[in-house]
Amino acid sequence: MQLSKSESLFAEAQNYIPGGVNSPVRSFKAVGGTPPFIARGQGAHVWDVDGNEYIDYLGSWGPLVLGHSHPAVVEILKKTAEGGTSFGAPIEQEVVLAKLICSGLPSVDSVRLVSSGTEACMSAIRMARAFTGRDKIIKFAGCYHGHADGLLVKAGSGALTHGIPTSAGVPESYASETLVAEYNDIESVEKFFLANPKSIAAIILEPVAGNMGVVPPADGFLQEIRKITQDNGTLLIFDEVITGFRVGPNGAQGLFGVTPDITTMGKIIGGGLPVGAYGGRKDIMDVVAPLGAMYQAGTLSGNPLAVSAGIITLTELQKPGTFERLDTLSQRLTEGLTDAFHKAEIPSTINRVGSMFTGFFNPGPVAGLSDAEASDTEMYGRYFHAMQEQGVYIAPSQFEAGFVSTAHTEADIDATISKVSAALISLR
Ligand code: HOZ
Repeated sequence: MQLSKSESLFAEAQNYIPGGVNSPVRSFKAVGGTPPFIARGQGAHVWDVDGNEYIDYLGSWGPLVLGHSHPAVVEILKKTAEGGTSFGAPIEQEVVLAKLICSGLPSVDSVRLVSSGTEACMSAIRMARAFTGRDKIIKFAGCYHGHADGLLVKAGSGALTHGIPTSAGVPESYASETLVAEYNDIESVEKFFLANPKSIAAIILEPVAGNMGVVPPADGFLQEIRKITQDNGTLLIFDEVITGFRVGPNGAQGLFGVTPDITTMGKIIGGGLPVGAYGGRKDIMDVVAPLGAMYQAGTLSGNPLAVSAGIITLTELQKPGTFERLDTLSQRLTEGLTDAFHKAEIPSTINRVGSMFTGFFNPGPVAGLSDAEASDTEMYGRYFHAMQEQGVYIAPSQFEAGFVSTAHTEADIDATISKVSAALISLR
């Protein structure tokens, strides 16, 4: 049988790259089959190397809020590259991006740019420990904060998808500093404060969970977390790598009106290029070298290309009506999906916050990891393939978010809803 180009490439890739991919969830291990190798993207659409076209809701896992190859992003990248791609020295654009971040997220007085969300979260934890002089941290089951040792404990995203939420290779001594609470369950947090007085440096959480599928915070949950951290001299870290400049112009902290001490960022602030950042209250940020004794550095930190793409992306997002439009389009999509699942009589729950959403094969509600894990993942796999057949590109795992971009049109959304209805027929 003649192999498709993607199948040939995937076979060849496996000879040279572990599992043929540079990030596990891309391998399709959870849903089966061969990942299409993507050749190009334009607006809300991508094409694979075999010429198949898809309406894209992966959005490179979140950064592409403006869609693929946005003309202003492409233009600034060309112009920037002509002037040099890396200097390892301060550049003017870093200041511009830092100012945009600080004005968008008022809890951030100053910000350090790094190259990935993993680096941002790893550094934020180190900074919290340096500032408080304490070692323990609390994270939540199913939240994912990158792949640093100590954060890969009951982690979401690919780690959850592949059944290794607590990774091999993480020393027991590191993992023992990480206390794992249940999302949307304040009692599970209180218990740790009682058992570990004056020892907890920080709580880190995704203010809207996006790595066990989208799980919004329950009413008052973030406020309760804010209070318990304040009462105990513990720092609150919001991981806004996904939600920052996604769920609103001021991130999840603006949407829910809760002010963290530290925020981690990535994805959108790099406009589709590798980036991360951590920022917060000035007195906390002052512990970072060269001002203070907490060390963190990076050759490509503040890289001209990533920073320029980030500036353009954040500037485009400031245009009046942008977040309203993202919200309206996303609502149109999730209402259509809800309707289609209902008509097909398939138990489902669609969680959405702004332009991030997940459809769970689960009657719901889905308010935490145990609910998300109760979803029918075998059914999700079949749905995923039926959607691919229909020309719609979604995450190859139940435990991820889908994203709407400003490049999606009403016609894309309506076409997607029809394709979902067609896909669901094949599942019954
Ligand atoms: N951790 C990412 C999803 N939340 C996956 C990134 C990728 O595979 O590209």
